[in-house]
Amino acid sequence: MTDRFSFDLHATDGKARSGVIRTPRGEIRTPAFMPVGTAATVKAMLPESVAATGADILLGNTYHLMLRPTAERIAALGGLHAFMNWDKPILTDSGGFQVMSLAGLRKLTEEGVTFKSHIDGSRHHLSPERSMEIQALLGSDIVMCFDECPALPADRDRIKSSMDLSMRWAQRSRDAFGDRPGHALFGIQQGGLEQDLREESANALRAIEFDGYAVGGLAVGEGQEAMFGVLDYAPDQLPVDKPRYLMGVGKPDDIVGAVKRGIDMMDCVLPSRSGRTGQAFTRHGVVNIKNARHQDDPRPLDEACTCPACRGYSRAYLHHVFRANEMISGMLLTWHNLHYFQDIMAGMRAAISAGSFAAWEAEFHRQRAQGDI
Ligand code: PRF
Ligand code: ZN
Repeated sequence: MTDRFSFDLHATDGKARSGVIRTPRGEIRTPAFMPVGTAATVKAMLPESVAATGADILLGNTYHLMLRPTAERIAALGGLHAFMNWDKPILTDSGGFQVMSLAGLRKLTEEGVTFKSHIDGSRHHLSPERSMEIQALLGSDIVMCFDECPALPADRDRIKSSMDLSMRWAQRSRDAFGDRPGHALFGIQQGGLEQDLREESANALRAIEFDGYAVGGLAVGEGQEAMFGVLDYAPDQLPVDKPRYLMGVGKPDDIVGAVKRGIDMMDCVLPSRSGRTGQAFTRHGVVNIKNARHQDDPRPLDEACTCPACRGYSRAYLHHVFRANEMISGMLLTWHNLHYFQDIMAGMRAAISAGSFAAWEAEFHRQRAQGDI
């Protein structure tokens, strides 16, 4: 165990990288997928079950936790790790992105953003300084800068002025974060789909110096082709010796394409959220368990999967409990989905180390093209 935050690259294969992030709360094997635990829980999962899927780190949210139960309450109860009974690393998002997508009535100024809670309409304020304070109260291991993520499509002037604001906020985040050994602060690159603005943003962040760098502002409606277009150059604009985190991505094929282009970390609600709506991700693509074709099927969701849902239950059972609205439905499908996402990450890490990423990727796409039979 270490008392510092560090990142070591172990292997590269093309642009794909594998390595390990060390924190006082444990190691994060990269490429890493972070399950989302927005409200101090990965919905439908016990923390030990999340760990059993292979997750080394969770994502938590400043926005949700500041509103309910409040950061001060969590701090008084010993911090987020103790509060939710998860002792491995936690990365927290800074709140700005969630304010823009969830909060009512917002007012954005140079200073920060004032908004109405989506829960009870009460008024709140976030700024770089307040976001750093909240993330410190939570005890987050990896703190994200406070930024603004414009919705796409947006014109270039809007993208440019938003990116400039985010870079001023990045400096204020750095100043407010201070010196906290063992805790990391990540900058967030913005700049939409414009290569020169992405470059400007990367240079501004590199000058400030962060422990890791996120690619923000993607997966906001631009489509996979446009996202990969940016990922063809954006990771190369960031320091080679620091972790690179693609925020809010994605579907399995997005994740594989991002790792291929040099991304080390990702998070997404997809595996947990779709588990609760009856969608399972498998090697052969998406399976909709509510579909009547499963009602007499004695086979597991995925013959090759070693998760509890696939070892102990048939498709017919999973179909039945979904239709009957039983809680175990969301529990089993979420477990399977998280396990599958972690299987993909483990497969990529092994392939990168072995120098066989291209072959691994070809097999990944071949199995998906086969479809669910
Ligand atoms: N900024 C922050 N959080 C985010 C994003 C961002 O750009 C995204 C974009 N996909 C997801 N979450 N702070
Ligand atoms: Zn499974």
